[in-house]
Amino acid sequence: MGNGHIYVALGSNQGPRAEHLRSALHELEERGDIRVLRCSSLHETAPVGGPAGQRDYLNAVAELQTALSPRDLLARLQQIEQRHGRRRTVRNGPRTLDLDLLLYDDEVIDEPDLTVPHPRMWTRSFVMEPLREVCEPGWLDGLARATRAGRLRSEYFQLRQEQ
Ligand code: A4P
Ligand code: MG
Repeated sequence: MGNGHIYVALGSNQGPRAEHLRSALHELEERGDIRVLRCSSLHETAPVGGPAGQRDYLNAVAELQTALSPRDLLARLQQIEQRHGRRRTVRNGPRTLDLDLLLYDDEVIDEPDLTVPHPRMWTRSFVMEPLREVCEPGWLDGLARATRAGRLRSEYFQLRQEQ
């Protein structure tokens, strides 16, 4: 059913957190065009950024298989967030359900409303620890190197253009 090596981060720190994550996994599969191949364990993590006094998060990472394009997959993730009553008020504020597209095989997308690989994933243990449970380490490390090299190259060309 299309591409593998697609990884989505799940996070919740409001309401019944584990229930939000479990039902999101079912909702991903309900139209029959996405398969959840694997899901990490649930990690309880201290909130990073955002207002003080937030509850701890439950975070997980799922590996998906789908023929949906990255953009269509993002739209589906956002529909599911909305069903869980997600409200966007404060940046990094508490949320019932956050679904981020981390990786779509080795595709690099740099558009205003979609950046893949997710730009903040590499330094966040609440993403990397569950991701390492479901992802082949060699593949992930190769991608990390390529992403860093790609970023350095584009920064270099940008600098040259500005000179
Ligand atoms: N967007 C661009 N690229 C992507 C992508 N790859 N996946 C755009 C998902 N969305 C992407 O997202 C804001 C916009 O990002 C969207 O309109 C989409 O087009 P959002 O879900 O509305 O807002 P957000 O999640 O609050 O913003 P953001 O920037 O994704 O936040 P982060 O950086 O993901 O941080 N601490 C712990 N312990 N655990 C957490 O899960 N999460 C956050 C959110 C902060 N602290 C946390 C956790
Ligand atoms: Mg998000």
